[in-house]
Amino acid sequence: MCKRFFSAAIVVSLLLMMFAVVPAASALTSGDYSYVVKDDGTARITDYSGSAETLVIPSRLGGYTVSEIGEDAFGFSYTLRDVTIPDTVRVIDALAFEYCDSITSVTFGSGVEQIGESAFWFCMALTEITLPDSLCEMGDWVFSGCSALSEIDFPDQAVRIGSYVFEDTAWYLSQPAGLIFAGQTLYTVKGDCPASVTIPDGTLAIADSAFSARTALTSVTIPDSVRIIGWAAFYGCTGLSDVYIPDTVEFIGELAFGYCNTRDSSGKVVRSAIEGFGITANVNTAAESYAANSGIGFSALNETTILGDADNDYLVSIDDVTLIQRVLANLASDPFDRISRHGDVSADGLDITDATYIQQYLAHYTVRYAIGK
Ligand SMILES: [Ca+2]
Ligand SMILES: [Ca+2]
Repeated sequence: MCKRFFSAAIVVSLLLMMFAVVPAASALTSGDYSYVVKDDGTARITDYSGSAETLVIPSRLGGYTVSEIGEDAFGFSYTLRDVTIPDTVRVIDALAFEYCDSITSVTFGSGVEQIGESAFWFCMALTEITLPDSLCEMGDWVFSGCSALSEIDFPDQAVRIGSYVFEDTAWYLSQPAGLIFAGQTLYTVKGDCPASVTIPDGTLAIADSAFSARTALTSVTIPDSVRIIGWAAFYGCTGLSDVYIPDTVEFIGELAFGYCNTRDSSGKVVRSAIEGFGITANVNTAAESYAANSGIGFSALNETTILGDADNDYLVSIDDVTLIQRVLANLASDPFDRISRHGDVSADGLDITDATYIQQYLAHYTVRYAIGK
């Protein structure tokens, strides 16, 4: 269920660009609530004007299912003490409950998947929280400044966690030095970072900027339980020259590896690739895509030597023909020209005749190229 968010982010931003000129739906009201009806026919609460101490947020408003708590919707609601979020809510947007400094208890519904940036920041009376098992993603700073927050119950699944989510919480301050875990997500390193870090098996995610600017780090072992590596997770780790990334990793955030801040000739801070840094991994993985898209070095562990095996499954089949057609139509990427190299059976550049030669080979025609060898 969570996987959708990690890949959907790009689609969402494309949609936002496409619809950027469409005016926002006008707000409706129901009791103390203002809301808008989203394109999917559900409601986003945009404002709350009441002064309840105990509040059970409704699951329906004006006949619409409430699926989202909008940006800053309950911010600065000083009377709120106990809040219950209904099971229908999937998304809690940025700043939704900021500076609700009387809130002592928040009960999340069983459907909450995303909590946006700074959603609960400076809820200074909040002491404990149980994050729902439905949770996939938390933005930056979500609970930062919640100084009384000492007990956090985390979900048992891979959660993408932003930067500084638990900054200045009692929970974080009470953690011993070393690797700090938020459930199965490696959140950060507290205190000095060792030169060599072995992330324990069972870790499912590495948070955004978890090891950012840890220049002492020269070696990191990522176990094959990890699925998510967050934005800038190893940004500025100039001591790292090579990282092995297992196949289980299905999402790598931008700038996770291979980049650092440097100064240009005028002294201005600029972002640069770390010279000599490379990733080692299998092909057809998130790691290969990350390296190709980021322009950093890549050592393939399992690259095929079979001519015509464009999809690298050690077999020449109709799937290779389809993949070559997709690459030629710009419907599939060709990281490091790998597909071109193995698909170009006639050794004169990849074109549609290569697909034809492979089809002839599959139909047992005599082909002059060494396809399948
Ligand atoms: Ca193949
Ligand atoms: Ca060719």
